[in-house]
Amino acid sequence: MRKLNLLSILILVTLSCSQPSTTNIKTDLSGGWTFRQEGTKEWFPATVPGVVHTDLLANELIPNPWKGTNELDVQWVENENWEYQTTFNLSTDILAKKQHNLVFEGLDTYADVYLNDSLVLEADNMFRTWNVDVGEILKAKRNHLLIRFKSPIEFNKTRVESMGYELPASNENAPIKVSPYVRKAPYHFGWDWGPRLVTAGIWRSVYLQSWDDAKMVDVQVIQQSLTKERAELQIVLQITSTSNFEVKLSTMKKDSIVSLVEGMNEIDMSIHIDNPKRWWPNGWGEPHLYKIPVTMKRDGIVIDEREERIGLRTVELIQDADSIGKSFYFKVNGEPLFARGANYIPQSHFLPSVRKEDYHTLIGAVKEANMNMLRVWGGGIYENDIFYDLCDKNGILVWQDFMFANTMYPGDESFIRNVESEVVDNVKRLRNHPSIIHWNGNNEIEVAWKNWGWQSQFGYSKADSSQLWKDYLHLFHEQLPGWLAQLDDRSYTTTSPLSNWGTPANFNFGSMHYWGVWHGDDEFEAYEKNVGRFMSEYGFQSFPKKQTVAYYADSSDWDLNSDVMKHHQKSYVGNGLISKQASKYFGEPKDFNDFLLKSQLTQSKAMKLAIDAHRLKKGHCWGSLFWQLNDCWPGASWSAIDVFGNKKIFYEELKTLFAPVAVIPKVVDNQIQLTIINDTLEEVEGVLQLLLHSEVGETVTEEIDFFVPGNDALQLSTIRTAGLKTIDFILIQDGSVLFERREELK
Ligand code: BMA
Repeated sequence: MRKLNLLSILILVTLSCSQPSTTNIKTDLSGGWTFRQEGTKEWFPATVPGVVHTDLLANELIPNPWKGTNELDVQWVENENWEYQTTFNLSTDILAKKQHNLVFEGLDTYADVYLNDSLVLEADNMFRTWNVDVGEILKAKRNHLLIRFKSPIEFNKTRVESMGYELPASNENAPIKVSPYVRKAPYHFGWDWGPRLVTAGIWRSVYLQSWDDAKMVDVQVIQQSLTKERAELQIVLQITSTSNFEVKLSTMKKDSIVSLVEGMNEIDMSIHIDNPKRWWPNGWGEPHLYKIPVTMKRDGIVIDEREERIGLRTVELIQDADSIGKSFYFKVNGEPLFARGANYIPQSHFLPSVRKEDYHTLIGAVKEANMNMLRVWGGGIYENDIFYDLCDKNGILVWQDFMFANTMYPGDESFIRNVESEVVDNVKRLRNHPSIIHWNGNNEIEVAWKNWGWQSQFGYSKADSSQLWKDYLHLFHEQLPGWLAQLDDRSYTTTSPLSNWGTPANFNFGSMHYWGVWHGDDEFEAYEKNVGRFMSEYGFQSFPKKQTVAYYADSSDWDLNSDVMKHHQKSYVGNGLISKQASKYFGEPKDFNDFLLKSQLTQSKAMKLAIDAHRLKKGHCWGSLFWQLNDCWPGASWSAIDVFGNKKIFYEELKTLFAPVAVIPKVVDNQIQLTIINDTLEEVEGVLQLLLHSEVGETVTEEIDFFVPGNDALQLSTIRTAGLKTIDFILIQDGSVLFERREELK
């Protein structure tokens, strides 16, 4: 039996070897890495993909930066250079290939790459994919790959010091602020919900790509038209070829014979899909995906193949002047969509530590909470493919920022060219995802420049001010939309928000970050008045649950005034505001645990008021994206889910608050106004059951018939609250419960 098995395996191997395979081969190079601090002798084992902090931690060379106040003790890491090395062998088969590219999907950030002692790459942008032709340098045995990561602080020091002024970057609490000059995740330099840990390392996959004749380097699927009967698609292929020859390209049962020429070739193919199924956002139907396989054959042998997954939908951003100002909403498949969702930040400070299952769990939780949109915020990263794949599959729309946040940026030519390459890399990588519906230039730079007093705070001269603003306009108003126009047809806005929350009239146009509650110390009721056309940020902080706090603070530090608890609160407004509002609404906490719990109840209370207010103004307002979905380390923050995946009380409420069909009660004096919001595209009809529980423990049931057309709202009669303690609202359609919500009255 054993012999037989071996025999059949041998036959299989021989058979497959006898086929002259010219398919391109990917050799994973993530194994065998070691690292050391430059200038020291000893090499230590390293994990790739990874970053220096997690390698140092795994080798017990630094304490855990997420615990206690250890973050402060590991700041030295950012000032050092780090070396990573590995060796690898190649089979004769691979070595015999005509072309070899060394590919880094991400290097963080200033990295000199040496292969067999030759400098093959000087990387300077964490967001780029690096592709280097190394055919001349490779050998069969003991190829030596060495990467020297240079400190971003040291690298930029001289330049920053010679500028004569400081760029704002108020997230950076450091003597020299380098972050605006470095194309690296801004939050790595500190934010008001995360530590400053300036990482370095091979943060995404590294591999060798070897091939003979030709390789597809990009496949873009453009939806040219979409009707009920037919979808017309154009497939644009970029193929690099080593010589002139003919290939057969096949996709969706359509073949074409194409003559490739040496170098880069661009080839167009047209296909169509009859009776296409559309891709629908969560709550509107199935997010149907089509697989578009593309195969390239030479003399009957497959030399390369790709498969794209696409979704057929139309999407538009509507910014029309109206009687009060200017709208801001998305139409998906022709219908105006109320965006229910959140702002997303990277799931860890140490990016490679985020596992596939973490993405699955988080996007699963987003769908479960009835969200239909996430904004990938501009102080983090362009996310990994898996993030967008999951959004595609789950009908979660993505508003994608470019990675610029809360500071002015340099405007010199080399900076601009670097950003251009980053934009091209990322837009090409992401543009086939149906989930992505919008590009946005940056986070808050325009409102900050116009309203936050940076000019006087940083003492800019008139000339400097005008240069900084000119540079801003050049990058976000001219260059970015210009590059995008060549790459993609989605909508683009320069910045979020487009309107500032200071003045009532500003709530009549554009996207809005409403921070009156929190940064402005407004009372929670202010959420009801301050509703803009599209709320792309608003939020209130809370603490994570006890087990997360226990991860970073010993029980002796369980006091808001302990150094550790203060250290894990990064907002300047601090713990005082949470304590103030928690005591106001839920009374003085009995002890530390009770405080943690009350902080979450308080956040939940605030967010409920905000979300209800936004939804009740549907038509004026078309989006409610709270700040912030998740965390990058354990600490106090605005998140709904902590860094370990623990859900806060606020998260548990979201499913009801964001329910596509919902009863929203609004208490005005001694009455409750009832509104049924229907965000679905179907009409809903049935009975609203009210269970009115009195203060003395009696329950009266009332029933109201309702009918709400698709994507509409219905105002019902008001209820008097006198003598009532609690009300249950239950929507029943065709005998089954569509929605339930309990309202506690004071
Ligand atoms: C907004 C965000 C973040 C910040 C949050 C809370 O400004 O864009 O910059 O973390 O508010 O202050």
